[in-house]
Amino acid sequence: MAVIRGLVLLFLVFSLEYAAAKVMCNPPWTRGGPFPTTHPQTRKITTPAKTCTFGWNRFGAKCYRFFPQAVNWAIAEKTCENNGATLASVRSKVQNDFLLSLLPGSTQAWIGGHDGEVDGQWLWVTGYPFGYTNWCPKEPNNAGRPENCLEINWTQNRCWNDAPCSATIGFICSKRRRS
Ligand SMILES: [Ca+2]
Ligand SMILES: [Ca+2]
Repeated sequence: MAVIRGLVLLFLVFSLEYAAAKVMCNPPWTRGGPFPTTHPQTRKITTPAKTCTFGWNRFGAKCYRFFPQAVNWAIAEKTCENNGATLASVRSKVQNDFLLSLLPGSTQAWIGGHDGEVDGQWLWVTGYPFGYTNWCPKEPNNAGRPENCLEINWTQNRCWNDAPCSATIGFICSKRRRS
């Protein structure tokens, strides 16, 4: 009896495997079904209604937050990373204006620009080179010593300045919106 039960079980397993193999060898579009625009296994699932966590401000696909504690640029970036973020990058005037709106009054803040690798070649922490810029007149100028980090809201013009990375000011982090 046990032998027969074993044989039946074996037959069932083989039948199921054969059926599975048949489906894999003959996807729907080869049997007259619609041809998928993306492979079923790589199709992305879009999740609407992404929001920012409390204390973060939405702009485009990201969330931004001003941290008022005065720290040097490296600690600012590290603090952002500890919050699942990076120092903010800027790609347009609208975005620059948005970042300025997060700052109280004339407070300066670090964002994610630096020319620490090659002087004069400004990069974002994401690795992208600068496109849009809002430098103050005669900046960046390495004034009297290396100035390799980017601060915003400099002077009454609220423009950009290269400052020594060891200076201690607040900073703005950005991170992707969560689902
Ligand atoms: Ca520099
Ligand atoms: Ca400067």
